Amino acid sequence: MWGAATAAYQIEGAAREDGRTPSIWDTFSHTPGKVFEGHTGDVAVDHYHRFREDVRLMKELGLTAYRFSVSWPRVQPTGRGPAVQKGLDFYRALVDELLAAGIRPAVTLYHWDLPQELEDAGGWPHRATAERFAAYAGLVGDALGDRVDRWTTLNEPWCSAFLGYGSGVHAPGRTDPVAALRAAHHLNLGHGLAVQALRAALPARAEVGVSLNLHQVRPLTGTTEDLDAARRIDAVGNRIWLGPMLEGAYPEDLAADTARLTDWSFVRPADAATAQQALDFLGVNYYTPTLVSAVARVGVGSVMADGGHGGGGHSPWAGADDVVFHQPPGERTAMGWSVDASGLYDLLMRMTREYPDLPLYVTENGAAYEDAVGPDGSVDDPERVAYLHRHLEAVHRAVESGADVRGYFLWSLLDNFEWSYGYAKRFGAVHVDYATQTRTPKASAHWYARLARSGVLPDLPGA
Ligand code: IFM
Repeated sequence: MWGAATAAYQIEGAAREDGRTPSIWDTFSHTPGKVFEGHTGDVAVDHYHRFREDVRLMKELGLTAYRFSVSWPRVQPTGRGPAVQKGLDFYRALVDELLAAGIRPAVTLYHWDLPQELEDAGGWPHRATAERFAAYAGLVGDALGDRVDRWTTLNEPWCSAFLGYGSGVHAPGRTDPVAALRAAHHLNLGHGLAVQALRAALPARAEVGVSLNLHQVRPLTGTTEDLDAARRIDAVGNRIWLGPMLEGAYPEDLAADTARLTDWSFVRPADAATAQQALDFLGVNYYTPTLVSAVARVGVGSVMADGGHGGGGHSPWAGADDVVFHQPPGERTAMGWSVDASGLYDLLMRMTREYPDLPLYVTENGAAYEDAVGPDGSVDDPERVAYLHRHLEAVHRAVESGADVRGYFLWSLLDNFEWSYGYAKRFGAVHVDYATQTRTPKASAHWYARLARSGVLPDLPGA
């Protein structure tokens, strides 16, 4: 499956149309100082009105699958009660257009845009939000289940919990490590409840999974202290999701690492069993590895503030906020993230070893670069082509080594609203001129189209 991925708030725009109400990202982006130069998703790339053009573009690019997220406040504005038909109609029309173009839709239910009303009632740190999420999942499952076969509950819950409630660089912008841990638990619970609701609403052929931004954590040295720093980040970055969702329990070391913050009494006895639902696949989102040490050391790559997640001054790493994050020397993207495809290979192989029966999808992978339209109107992005080439080679190697990878979704189809960076970072295979909304496929899009059509990795230009 050769796909591309997007998310509702990053592309749709139409923020106040057809009954949609504000999400936490509307509130956050409209709060001065939260997003680069005050950018918001009010208009974004106007996909809400231009989705037919965008699907035509996907077809021209040979995509066989498209992963998008549903905006909760567009479908269920208050986060409670019945669905708004106009909101559902938009997604029905999008799915119909995709199917007519021979592109398989993959739906993500939650890509960070919690209805503001639910945040006002306590947000993810509050247990009822998990129950609300399951009810919303059922509504969307009922509406689209006849035509969508692939579903993910949450996208990157680590970001929702720890950037949203810990470091505060994402909406809703809270900076409370205990709230972040509570949010993480209710996201796990919400995932389990949503899987149950989806199973009740969907035909048996539907596949249900979750997309995690797993951290490929590497210790800077082999010292006991650095190995322990890597273990702690693995616990609060990865196993905090993998444990409950796939094994039915939180890792014991996580409880010990966070004991000075909380006794985890917000976890009820039956929650672990609820969070652990049989899944049809695990979605892996990967961009860059994570290099850590126990203490700062001079001369081994620069130290990154806040674990490379934003510069907000607060750590997102509840219980592990003393760990030092390093920028490895070498090539970086416009996000400052180091380019290292071996991290994707290692991650896919780890998941294969630990969960051998669980099929995998790469549900996000890609890079931001400073792309510009050339005098002839084309956009040449050789760094992105090289990035994708190396990462797809890594996926291929993993498949050859036994990983059951069923599909790859490039992030992202279009340049879009990159959260707290606003429109300053371009991840798209298709360039968007934000003043005119003109779409121009970049060289990487043409390169990816050749791959999607042939199934063969094209040579790198100039190689
Ligand atoms: O743009 C984001 C996306 O919303 C979630 N995963 C990472 C991408 C790049 O930062």
